[in-house]
Amino acid sequence: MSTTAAAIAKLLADAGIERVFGLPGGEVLVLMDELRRAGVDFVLMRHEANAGIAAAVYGKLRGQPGVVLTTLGPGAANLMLPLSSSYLDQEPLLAISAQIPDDFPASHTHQLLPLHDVYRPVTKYVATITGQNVSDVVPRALAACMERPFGATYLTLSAREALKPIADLKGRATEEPEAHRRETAREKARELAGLLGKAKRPLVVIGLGINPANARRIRQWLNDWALPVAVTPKVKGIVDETTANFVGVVGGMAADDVMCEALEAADLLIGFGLDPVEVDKTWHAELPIHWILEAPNVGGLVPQGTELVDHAQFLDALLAHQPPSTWHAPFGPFQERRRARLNGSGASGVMWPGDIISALAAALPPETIVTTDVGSHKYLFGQYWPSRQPETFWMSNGLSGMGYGLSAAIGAKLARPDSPVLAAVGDGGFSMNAQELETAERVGAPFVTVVLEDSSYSLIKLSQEGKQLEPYRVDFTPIDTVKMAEACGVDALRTSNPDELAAAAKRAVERRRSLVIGIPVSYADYRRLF
Ligand SMILES: Cc1ncc(C[n+]2csc(CCOP(=O)(O)OP(=O)(O)O)c2C)c(N)n1
Repeated sequence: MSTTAAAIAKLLADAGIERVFGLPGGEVLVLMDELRRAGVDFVLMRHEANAGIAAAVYGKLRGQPGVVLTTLGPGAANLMLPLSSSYLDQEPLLAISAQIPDDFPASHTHQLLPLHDVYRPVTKYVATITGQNVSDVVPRALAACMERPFGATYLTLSAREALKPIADLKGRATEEPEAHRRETAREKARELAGLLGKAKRPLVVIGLGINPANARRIRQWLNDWALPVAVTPKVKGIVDETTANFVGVVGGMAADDVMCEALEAADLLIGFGLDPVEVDKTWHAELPIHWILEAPNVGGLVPQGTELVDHAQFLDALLAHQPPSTWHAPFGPFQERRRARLNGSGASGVMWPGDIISALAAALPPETIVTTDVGSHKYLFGQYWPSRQPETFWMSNGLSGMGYGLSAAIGAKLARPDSPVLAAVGDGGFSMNAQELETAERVGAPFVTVVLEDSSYSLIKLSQEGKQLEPYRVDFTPIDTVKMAEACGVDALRTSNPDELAAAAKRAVERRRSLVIGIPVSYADYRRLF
C-alpha cells in the first residue's frame, strides 16, 4: 500500500525527472519527502518565480518537462510569471502546488485562491491530484507539456490527499502521436523548390517552432543551397551565426530597423517554424510569408491555408533536390549595416556595448550557453552575440519578463554541467533576483554573470525619450553589484576594460567558478544600436 504523494514521486522518477525546483511550505513537506525517497532532488530556491524559470529551462534542455513545486496560497500565486513564460516562450513546465482540501468547511478561506481558474488560461491542462486519479493525471500533465507548442501544465494536491493510502499504480496506455504524411513533405518540398527557383532575394526566417534535433538537416540545406537566413532570438544557434549567409536576428532586437528593411526587401520569405509570439511588430501579418510549420504556434495558431508538415521529412525531401538557383549575397548591404552598428566607441569612462560582446565572444568557447535578462542588454546580446551551436542562447522573448536571466542560468548549468554558462543582465533585473547567486553556489551550478550597470531601467528610459516624455522615475541609486555578489558568497569585480573582462570570464570558466562582473555602461550608448 502506497500514498498519493509516494505515487507522484514514483511517477516523476519513472519519467526520468531527476530534479524538482521550488520553495516549500508545510503543505508540501510530505511530497518533498517522498521525492527524496524516490531519488528526485529538490532544488531549493529563493522565490517560486525563479524556481519555475530555472525548472523550465532545465527541462527543455533535457528534453523533458521541468517540474516546480510550491506551497498553496502565496507560493502558488508566485507561479504566474513562470507559467506565463512557459506558455509564451514554449518551455515545458509542470507546476505542482498545494491546495486547501475540497472537503474543508466553506468558511475556511485562509490562503484559499481559485488557482485552477487563475492558471487555466495559460496552461494546457489543470487538475486536482487525488488518490484515485494520480496514475492518470500526472502522466497526462507531463505529456501535455511536451506536446508542441511546448507549454505548461498545473496540478494541485492537498496535504490531506497526499497522505491517503492508495492501491498499486495502474499503468496508463500511451497514445501514439499522429503520423505525419511523407507525401505532404515531398509535395511541399517540390512547391518550395519551385518558388525558390524564381526568387531573387529569398530569406529563410527560422523561429521557435523548429525542433533543435533538426539543426543538422537545416544547416545542411541552408549551406548546400547557400540560402540567406535570419532567426528569431530564441532559436539563436540553430544556425552558425558566424557564417556568410547569416543575415541577422529578427524580432525586436538591436538594429531592428535594418532587419525590418531586409524582410521587406525579400521577394520570398520562408517562415520555417516561425512563431510571431517573438515579434513585437506586425510584419508577420503584413508581409507574404510561405509558412513551413510542423506544429501550431503559441495559442494554437496556424496561419490560414497552412498545412502542417514534418520538418525532418520535409528537409530530407528538399535535400533530394538540386539547388534551384544561385543567390549571391542578396542581403549583403543589410548585413554590412547590421555589423557596422556594433563598431564604435561610446561615452567616456564606460565600456562601449560592442566591446562587451567582442571581448566575451573571443574569450568563451562556442558551446557556452548564454542567458539574458530583459532590457537594453537583451537587445544587444540578442542581435550581436555570435551563437554557434543549437540551444546555447536563452531569453524570455514571448513574455519578455525581467528576472529570467539568472534563473535560466541556474537551470541551464544544472542541465548541462559541462558547458560554460554566461548570464548577461541589467542592473535593474539583477536587483530583482541576485539572491539566487547563493542558490547557484549551494547547488553546484557555477556560471559567469555580467551586470551592465547604468543605474537605470535603460530600455524604458529610451522609450520615454522616444515618446518625447520628460525623464521620470526610471533612474535608481546603484546597489553595489560586487558587494551583492560577495554577500551571496560569489567572487566579483568591476571593470571598464575589455581585456580585463575577457581574461576574468575565461579564468572563471576554466576554474569552474562563479564570478560576477559589473560593467559600467551608458544608457545613451544603446541609442546608437537600436
Ligand atoms: C517583470 C517585468 N517588469 C517590467 C518590465 C518592463 N521592462 C522591460 S525592460 C525594463 C528595464 C530593465 O532594466 P535593466 O534590468 O537595468 O536592463 P537595461 O534596460 O538597463 O539593460 C523594464 C522595466 C518587464 N519586461 N518585466
